[in-house]
Amino acid sequence: KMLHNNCRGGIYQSSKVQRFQVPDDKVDWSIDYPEYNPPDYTSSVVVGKPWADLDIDDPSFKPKWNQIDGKINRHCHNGIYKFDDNNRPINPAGRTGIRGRGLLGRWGPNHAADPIVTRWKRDIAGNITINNESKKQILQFIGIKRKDTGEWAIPGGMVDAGEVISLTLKREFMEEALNSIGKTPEQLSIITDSINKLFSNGEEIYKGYVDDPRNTDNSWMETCAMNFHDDDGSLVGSIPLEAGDDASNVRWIDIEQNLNLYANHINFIQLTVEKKKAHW
Ligand code: RP5
Ligand code: MG
Ligand code: MG
Repeated sequence: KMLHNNCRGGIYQSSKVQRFQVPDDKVDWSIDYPEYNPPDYTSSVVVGKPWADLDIDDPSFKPKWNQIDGKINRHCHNGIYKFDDNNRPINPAGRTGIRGRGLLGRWGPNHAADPIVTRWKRDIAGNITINNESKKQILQFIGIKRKDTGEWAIPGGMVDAGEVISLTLKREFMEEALNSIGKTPEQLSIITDSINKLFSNGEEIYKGYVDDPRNTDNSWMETCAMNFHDDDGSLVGSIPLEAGDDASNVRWIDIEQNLNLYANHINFIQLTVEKKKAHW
């Protein structure tokens, strides 16, 4: 059974709202919990935004739950989600101690995409580096430092309405790891070929619920994580990293099991390591 950890207890991000503390054995909705009385919170950042839903009680809000609703994907990768007594979708990974949408735009699933761009770690001479203990090759991925929490993360982002995932993956990578928004079309045209080549050959790593700190009882993150591996390092070597948009920093990170990453991104990194049989 899929249960979460990062969206329980503490103060909700960018707010003064305290989550109702849910003990481990009460996270699952199927466990009776009559004392459960979480605050209802939707950030003012979300209200009225074109990328966000209307209020759940707004008479003109007529979502088609658990399916593709026009340009919005309201389908959950992990199965059919259910509803509470107020007809709000409920988080498939259990109680979070807060109702409403918090910082998330959509009721129910909020779909994102995570591009995991990797290469083998090499020494100055260009030889692939091996870890002394595991005797395995060391994988590196391009990580960004998130402006909101200050944590290192995969440079992922939300799927725009009507956007295909393959475009989200490339767009978010370019915005956060290459600062495409701050570049001229001329500057961008130089890297377009390598980027297109790199993103033409991806491997699916994970699809489903994300243990994201912004999740609430009624809104949650889901992602599609894809690995884009540059085996001989020739493509990514020519791409100049520059943090942009929601990122304050960007760098190649040596992968190992003790990395501290945002949400449960370490799980997606581990799955990539297993596929590549790299050092962990
Ligand atoms: C995480 O939030 C996803 O895995 C993705 O990395 C990210 C998307 O949200 P923003 O980066 O747009 O805030 O749940
Ligand atoms: Mg972004
Ligand atoms: Mg992002």
